[in-house]
Amino acid sequence: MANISGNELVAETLQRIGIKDFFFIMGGPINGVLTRTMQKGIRGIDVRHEQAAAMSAHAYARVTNKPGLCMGASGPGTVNLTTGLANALIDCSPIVAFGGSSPVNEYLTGAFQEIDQVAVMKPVTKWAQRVYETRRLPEMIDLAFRQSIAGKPGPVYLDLPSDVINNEIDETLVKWPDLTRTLARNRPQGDPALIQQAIKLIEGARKPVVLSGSGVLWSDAVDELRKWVLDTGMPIYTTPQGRGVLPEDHPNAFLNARSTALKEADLLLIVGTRLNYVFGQISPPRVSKDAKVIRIDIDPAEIGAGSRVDIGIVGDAKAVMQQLLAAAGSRINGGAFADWRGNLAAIEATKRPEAEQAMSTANVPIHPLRLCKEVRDFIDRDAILVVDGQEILNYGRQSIPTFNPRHRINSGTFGIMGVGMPFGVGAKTAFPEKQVVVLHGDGSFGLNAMELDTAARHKLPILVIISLNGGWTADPKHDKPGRDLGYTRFDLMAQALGCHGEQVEKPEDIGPALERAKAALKNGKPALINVVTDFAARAVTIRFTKTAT
Ligand SMILES: Cc1ncc(C[n+]2csc(CCOP(=O)(O)OP(=O)(O)O)c2C)c(N)n1
Ligand SMILES: [Mg+2]
Repeated sequence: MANISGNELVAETLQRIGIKDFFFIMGGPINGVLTRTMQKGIRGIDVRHEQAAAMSAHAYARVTNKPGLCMGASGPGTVNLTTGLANALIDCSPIVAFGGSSPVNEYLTGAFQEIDQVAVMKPVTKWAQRVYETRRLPEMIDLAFRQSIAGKPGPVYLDLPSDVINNEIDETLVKWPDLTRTLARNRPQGDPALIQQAIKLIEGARKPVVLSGSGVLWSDAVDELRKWVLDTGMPIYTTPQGRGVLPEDHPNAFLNARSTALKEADLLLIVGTRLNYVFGQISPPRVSKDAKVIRIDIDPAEIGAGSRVDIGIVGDAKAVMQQLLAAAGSRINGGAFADWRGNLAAIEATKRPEAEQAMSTANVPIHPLRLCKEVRDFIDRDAILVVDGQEILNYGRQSIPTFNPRHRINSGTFGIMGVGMPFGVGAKTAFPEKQVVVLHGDGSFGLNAMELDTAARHKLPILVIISLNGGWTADPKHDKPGRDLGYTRFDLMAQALGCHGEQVEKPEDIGPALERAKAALKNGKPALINVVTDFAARAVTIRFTKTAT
């Protein structure tokens, strides 16, 4: 009878589940797992900080709609994953994280790098467990992946003690689950009676609006939701992470009328999104207190959030949208809300040229909105755009449209800085043939700047554009503590790491610099354009916290 090692069991399990890529930093006791996994043809991207490994796995999940995988060495290596996992928890994104750990048979002896890693991981994941027996590795890995996508997705952690993975056991003792089912989705349907009630309520509305979020992307419900919006003529607004359900240049996308649409709506159909600060908890004055609320969510606990729900449908967004489409038939047609769309179209028609004008200033230092215009006009229609920072994030959100689902990722609900570079690495790993562009604040770039090295070493030609406003956020009054960082020559740093790098100070020079960067990208080199922007330019947004940075 042949023996098999725990390391081999991990690698084989990952291969059978269909994993193609993962993100990691090497170290004991995880090296055996790393070697075996990469020997199976699974691509390992070694990054420069474990935080970035988790963040890259997060982006990988968001663009592929499959769980992302990351791994860390014992002790500090694994603890470094936590910020990325916490972000995925708040962003409800599926990541599976493996941490090598000190041997079970040395627990509490002060073993090398010993710390209770499962306890560290519990509050930053939806599920965290340890494997105690080598023969159960496939079963536990299968469970970890299933947990990450079960219901509302999220990060999970699996602790791999060194003796458990380095042991060799008799092959016949291994418990093998059906790994062809690991990533299968279940689609719970909504209560048919509630579907009928929802249709009736929508029929009676005059100014209905759809609000949607990432749940629509995770449940692969974009086609259904798009059909719904086009068939019924209901305007749609998404969360910043859930963009691209309708291409944002579609005549029914009234982006510039968002606040009016929310304020005047008499009915909200809320699909696959939590009611947190992003939609102001749909409280007045952002949303009328008289608006009817229909919610579709996979999470029963979410349905009554804020106690504002008239009809709460628990179910998978794709399944429930199919039910709604079938039930609506021709009962709700595009003509019913023509006046409502007309109002929003009129606002759009006035505001869009104003927005365009604000983006066209020729000021020096360059206004961040002008930078956004240059980026918008340069990138491919199906580019994956990552934005990280504060001012540049707000300006970018307002001015650069998204045309496809899963093509826009940013700091998200957690408001986390530092995701830009690792998100770019994760997205490019998943889709090497796509243009991947990272629009970065200079402060947030610093947090994971060495991921430029990861991109260079792994020939992941991403385009990084920095809004170099000399520090953290805008500071028109020069009164923010620790705000100034100076005007760092990140372009020279990029060159030192083997990337293409340029600095730009005049608006008319941005376009040509981007074209030169494109040529470098074609040769497999990442490129960085360091654009000096106005430190005083402060984006105007809806106030969502009393303690804005
Ligand atoms: C990890 C983390 N640290 C600190 C903060 C607080 N914070 C919020 S916005 C911001 C400034 C971002 O500045 P920058 O990346 O330069 O973009 P800019 O606003 O200047 O365009 C900071 C420090 C945060 N949100 N996340
Ligand atoms: Mg800045």
